Amino acid sequence: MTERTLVLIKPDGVARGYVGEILSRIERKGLTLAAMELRTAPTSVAAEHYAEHEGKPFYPGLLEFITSGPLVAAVVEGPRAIAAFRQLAGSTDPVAAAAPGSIRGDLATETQRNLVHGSDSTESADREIGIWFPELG
Ligand code: RTP
Ligand code: MG
Repeated sequence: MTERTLVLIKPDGVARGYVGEILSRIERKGLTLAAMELRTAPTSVAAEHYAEHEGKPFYPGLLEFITSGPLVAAVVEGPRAIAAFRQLAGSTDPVAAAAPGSIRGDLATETQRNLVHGSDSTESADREIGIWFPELG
């Protein structure tokens, strides 16, 4: 079944020059781009996006990091796109958990600076696409 997921190439991914590498992995998997934009997120957008983490110890640093420079926001679609992109991304901790072969496992070392975000459920995808691309709603 075709799904849509919200993908972010976080500011570390843009700063390190991995936009092409990450988009290439998405395309090689067989997923396609429905929308994409380079932008610097205002704190209000970042806070809405990461609302589920409000109050956690890493939340202030997460907001500071995600708003620290340009990121790529994209809507990615294809069969089982949500799970497919989570598999490409790898687990949250790039060293202790993410498998080699995944974006995080291959290219990152820090849990906060883990290069990408992908929606974790259909509900999250609908909510996050509404935040970043309200015109697609
Ligand atoms: P994301 O939402 O960014 O796709 O990542 P995720 O689902 O794999 O991880 P999640 O639990 O939703 O955490 C969101 C982001 O917060 C940062 N984080 N830091 N202990 C920590 O320092 C910590 N835990 C999470 C990461 O950037 C993570 O991707
Ligand atoms: Mg998450």
